Amino acid sequence: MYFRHATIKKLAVEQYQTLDYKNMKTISSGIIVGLIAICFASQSTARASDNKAGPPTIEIHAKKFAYIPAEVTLRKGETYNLRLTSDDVPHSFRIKALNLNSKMKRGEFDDVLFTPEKTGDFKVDCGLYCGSGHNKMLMTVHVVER
Ligand SMILES: [Cu+2]
Repeated sequence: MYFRHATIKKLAVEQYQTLDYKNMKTISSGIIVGLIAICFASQSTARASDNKAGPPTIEIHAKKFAYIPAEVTLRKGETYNLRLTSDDVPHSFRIKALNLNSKMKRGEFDDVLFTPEKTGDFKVDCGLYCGSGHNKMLMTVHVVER
């Protein structure tokens, strides 16, 4: 028992000693690389489904001139990861009532964390002119009580 305790103590001291300024850069870049790796890992496993390690991911596509899906239902106070992308030209995901406007770009998946704080039906439209049917691009986000 005593030996074990001493070993742990020694390890703790060694870890502390590695935290000098020279090593800080290495350590923090290691953490960043780790975080990036986690992001990629969750992207491949969480697409369009609940991810136990983070908020549920909802993938939303924009294309001339619609959103897919055209409707989603979210629970008030819960955090969601909206994964936004475009299938053709640049569009945006805009909820004027909530002061939200996020670009949707072809070939890119942008994750936007979203926590609705009010119940109701919120209109999503495109905040980036994309052609003749631009004004017809509509989606509805229903926010319900938990
Ligand atoms: Cu548009």
